[in-house]
Amino acid sequence: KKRGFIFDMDGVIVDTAHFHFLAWKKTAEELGFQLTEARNEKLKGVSRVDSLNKILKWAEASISSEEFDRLLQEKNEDYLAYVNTMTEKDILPGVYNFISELRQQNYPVALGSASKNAPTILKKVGLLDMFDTIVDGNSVSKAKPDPEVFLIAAQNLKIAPENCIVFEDSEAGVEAANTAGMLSVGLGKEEILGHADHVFSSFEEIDINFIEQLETI
Ligand code: B16
Ligand code: MG
Repeated sequence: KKRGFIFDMDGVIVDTAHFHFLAWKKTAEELGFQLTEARNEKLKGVSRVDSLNKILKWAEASISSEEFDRLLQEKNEDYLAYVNTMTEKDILPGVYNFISELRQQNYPVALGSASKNAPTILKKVGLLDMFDTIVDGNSVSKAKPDPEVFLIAAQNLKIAPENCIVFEDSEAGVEAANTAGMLSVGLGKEEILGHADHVFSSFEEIDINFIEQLETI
């Protein structure tokens, strides 16, 4: 069977998850709320607007729509200031080799990210040309855990969803992959990503033969 590979970006390809955390932490402080790393897990993979809505709920704050837009803009500016320091050194360990190997074996490869900043970030780290299709926050209308982003990626790759393998670092993203009927591979902690079909702590741990061995595909 022909398989397709779909990669989440933040927290899978690059460690921008920490930059998102720092920027949201500042937003939360402005709302009188301390954002913890544990709470931040709930923001991973979640769109910018949905993230702010969650923070407002936790902070039990209500603000005008102008203030909402201002906070979103400020968060993104703070975030982009961190992104601006990125180079190819910020690609997470093992990712480059793993994707290169897939490409050498002619597997189709997609990006499936909630981020509107995906093209900027991929360009910064020199990975823009590594994907056959890029589906990101600019091209989807429903945010993870909705499966839309992964279903569009599969469609663009011309691979049936059940033959796609998704790499994700977030609870919401693993849920989206599962709902899409794809095989989910979590990158991170078992406690957080226990609902994924497989969990690894990094790409360095994934042998390319693992892909060959997946009998579900
Ligand atoms: P932006 P992913 C997601 O990217 C992040 O995990 C999430 O924290 C962020 O809020 C979302 O992108 C939107 O990002 O503000 O850059 O549009 O993990 O789906 O690649
Ligand atoms: Mg992610």
